[in-house]
Amino acid sequence: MDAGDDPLRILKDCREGMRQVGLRYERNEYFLAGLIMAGEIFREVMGLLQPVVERQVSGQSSGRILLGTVEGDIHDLGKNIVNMLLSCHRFVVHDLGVDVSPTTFAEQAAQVQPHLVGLSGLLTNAYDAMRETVALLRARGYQGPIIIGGGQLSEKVCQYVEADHWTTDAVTGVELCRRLISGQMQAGGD
Ligand code: B12
Repeated sequence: MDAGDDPLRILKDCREGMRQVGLRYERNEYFLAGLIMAGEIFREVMGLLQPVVERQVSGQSSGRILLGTVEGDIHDLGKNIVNMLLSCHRFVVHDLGVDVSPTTFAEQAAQVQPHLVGLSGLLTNAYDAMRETVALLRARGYQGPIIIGGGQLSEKVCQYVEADHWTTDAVTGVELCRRLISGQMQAGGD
């Protein structure tokens, strides 16, 4: 950071580090403690980068976004990055935290009336929770876009979950949110 590196590039490098830790855990070269340690380091890095990113990024677009990690999943580092970047772009983010049930998402959507809902999830097991959350949101009348995000996602998962969009990257995700919400606002939403 002192050398003036782009904070988003630093985040990208750290994410690659996390990917490597995950692979080593998968190969039984690291224990769970390694995952936890990597998570803690990442959190510290984010704490340092956040003020710098907040100073650098700005934007005109705004809107309400409901965000959370789906039921059964407690991974939140990626979600927190998305939250940070969205806030920098002047979105009002209602972050419901981790392990959020479909019912809580649906209740909060009714209350907050978001322009967009973002679901985060990294576990394969989370895909069913995502699917249930999307189904309940739709059943309770939420008609806006639903984006799912997480490192292991794919088009196939998106189709299974019946979400509108998917991403494995926060910067792309935030661009997508900007586009989708400004479209809604131009169409006359509040
Ligand atoms: C750190 C970590 C942990 C930490 C989490 C700390 C925390 N507070 O989040 C701890 C140690 C707690 C943990 C626990 C577990 N973990 Co873990 N973990 C990881 C690891 C190494 C990194 C994840 C991470 O934070 N990546 C960095 C972030 C920045 O990337 P990201 O989450 O993908 O987010 C980016 C994008 O996806 C996107 N994004 C994310 N969400 C959203 C949402 C929206 C709306 C948008 C637009 C974008 C977006 O933006 C982010 C920035 O670009 C991964 C390996 C990996 N390579 O992913 C395993 C991994 C996800 N974990 C795994 C497992 C198995 C577990 C445990 C079940 C282990 C256990 N036996 O207990 C538990 C799960 C407990 C639970 N119920 O959730 C597996 C999952 C396998 C699977 N297919 O299901 C992985 C893949 C490791 C592996 N290779 O086996 N884990």
